[in-house]
Amino acid sequence: MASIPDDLIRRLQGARHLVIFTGAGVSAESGIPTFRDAQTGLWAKYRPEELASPEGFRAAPQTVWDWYAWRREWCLAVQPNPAHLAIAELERRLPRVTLITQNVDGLHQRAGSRAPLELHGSIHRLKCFKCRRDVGDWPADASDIPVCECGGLLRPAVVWFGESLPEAVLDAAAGASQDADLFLSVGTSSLVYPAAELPFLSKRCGAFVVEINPQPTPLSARADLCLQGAAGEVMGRLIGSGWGNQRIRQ
Ligand code: BV8
Ligand code: ZN
Repeated sequence: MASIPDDLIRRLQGARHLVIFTGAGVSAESGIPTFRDAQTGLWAKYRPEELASPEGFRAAPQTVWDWYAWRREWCLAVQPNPAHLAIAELERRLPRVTLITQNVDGLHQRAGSRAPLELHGSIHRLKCFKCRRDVGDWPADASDIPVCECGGLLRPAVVWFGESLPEAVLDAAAGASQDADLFLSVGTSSLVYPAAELPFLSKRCGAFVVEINPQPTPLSARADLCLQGAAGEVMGRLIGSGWGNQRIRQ
């Protein structure tokens, strides 16, 4: 089990602007499989990159719709885990924390994080495939694909491979990464761009970059500190050790 260096606790307690950047690994301990994990059961024969793309939706809209409906039910059926809860606790304790997530599952919000920057959108909202209008939350009983007023098919309001990230969200994430003095990258394979660029950008702008992941990633060699372990276990110890649970932020 990775030990938490005192230096990191000191940096955390004194952080002027902490950025926490999360990927699918932060939801793994809630029971949601990451993209890297083999697809389970019915979906084993599909590659996520095929389903999570406009081409995939054009070719087989009902299949893609069903895959997201299944994943969304899974997200609703699980609970936030200690990693999500520790991140929300850090937001309460420190003067300035920006949470940037690649996840679409909504678990950070359910754990109490106020305003995560959702780089890849949300599985809980829909938008029109044709006119791109955001049409709000996923309706409870939509087994068939709903149709927009413009006649276009609705689709999950997530960012698919080959699609641009929401500009304002990416700009805010880049701005926070450039301003951060401490950057935690938690549970991401650092493979998907442009999101994966953020820790490198933050490092170039002077932040101390920490990676929390059981496995090495392309970020590991550039990070100032790598804590090899599960997010729930490591983040839980980060907020426990040496803080005495006093609230830093009055
Ligand atoms: C863009 C939402 C361009 C959907 C996601 C060829 C063609 C087209 C594009 C490209 C191409 N080559 C490269 C690209 C760019 C492409 C890309 O980066 N591809 C990769 C695969 C090489 N990027 C894009 O397409 C992006 N858009 O580039 O647009 C453009 C430009 C201008 C104009 C028009 C277009 C859009 C990318 C967004 C895709 N959408 N999600 C959905 O969820 O269905 S990405 C999706 O996969 C997730 O959001 C996640 O971020 C990502 C990776 O999935 P995972 O690996 O599961 O998750 P993660 O990476 O977070 O890794 C899991 C990690 O957790 C592992 O490291 C594991 O060790 C760790 N872990 C496991 N257990 C634990 C743990 N860690 C801690 N604790 C644990 N317990
Ligand atoms: Zn429309």
